[in-house]
Amino acid sequence: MSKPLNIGIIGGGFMGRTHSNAYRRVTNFFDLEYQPVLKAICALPEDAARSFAERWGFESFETDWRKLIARDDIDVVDICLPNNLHREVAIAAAAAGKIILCEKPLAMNTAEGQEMVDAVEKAGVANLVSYNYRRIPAVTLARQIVESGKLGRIFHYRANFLQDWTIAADLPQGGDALWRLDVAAAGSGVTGDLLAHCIDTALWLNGPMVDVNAMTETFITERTHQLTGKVEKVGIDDACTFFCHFKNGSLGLFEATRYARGHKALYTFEINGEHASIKWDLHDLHRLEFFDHADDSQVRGWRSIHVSDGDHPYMDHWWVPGLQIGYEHSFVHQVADFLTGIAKGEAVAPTFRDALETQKVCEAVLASAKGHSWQQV
Ligand code: SOE
Repeated sequence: MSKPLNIGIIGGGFMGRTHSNAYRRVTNFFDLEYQPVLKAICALPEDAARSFAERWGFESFETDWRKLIARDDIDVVDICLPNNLHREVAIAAAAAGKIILCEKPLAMNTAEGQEMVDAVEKAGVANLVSYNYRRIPAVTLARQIVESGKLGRIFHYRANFLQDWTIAADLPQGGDALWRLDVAAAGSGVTGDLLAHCIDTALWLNGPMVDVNAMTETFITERTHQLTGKVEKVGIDDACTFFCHFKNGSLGLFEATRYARGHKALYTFEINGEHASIKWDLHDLHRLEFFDHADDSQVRGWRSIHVSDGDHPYMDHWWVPGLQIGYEHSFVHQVADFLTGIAKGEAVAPTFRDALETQKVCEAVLASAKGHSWQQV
């Protein structure tokens, strides 16, 4: 018989939905000691909170996140808020002894992130940051292949995250959904929003970075702010490109933009090693491409592995071999792993401390672009 674990989600936007969906589905597919119970959603305005609670099956709703954290019947505080609210909410939740799942990036900057790490570690509460792409089976398989040593010495790590949804100059900034364009809410543009994903995966697959050299650009410099109704300066980076040295001696090349017409969410990475290479593409997320130089030269070539067999990561929990899963399942896996870690009393990566490393890279990237200089991470 599984034990109830009461969930309180703060934030009823896109991420609030992905997390709610994950808690609802996880025990249909994974045997867990804990059964998540959707206790409370916190959102604004009240109508939105009420209808979110009804649609997703929450027992109750709140409009003040402090009230949700103060409730004795909440075990897990799940933060799905704009970046500028992560710090305050996470520190309050840690002080209240709650387990915390926080959306990425961890914080607005490294100093804030460090405070959050200190808070959860002092409180001794389980904590996880939602870098969900790690838990797409093909990406987890990439990690297993790297760990097996099949690639040999690594020479290159290359990643892109390309979108095109902010090209229109009349798109406002700020407020619901568009807070990502408002530097006061987001901290940065594509660096914290998109490159943070690429960096998290890269640190996981290829180890720490030593130094970075970056350039950023803001293509649309003024936008109407949804909350004030005024035309305001845009403070975010619309595009960012950087290169880096990894500690293992390999070279890294990264690009993120919201101005790549035709690309909606093209997250790709490629690793080139001495013996073999791998590459992955979010638009074809169930496939991992693998090239092995040790293959017989007559049949040597890129293999496209359909990561849907029972012995592929996570796949034995889903349908029958050959039938694929998608984006939402990465969040189900995240919750399954987190609840398993909580039951065992073990940390699950990326913890706040792990995610602080990504934050440090983002900060070095932004400093490098600003100062036109190499920056140590
Ligand atoms: C932005 O468009 C966004 O939704 C990011 O905020 C997510 O983290 C990314 O996974 C998809 O793109």
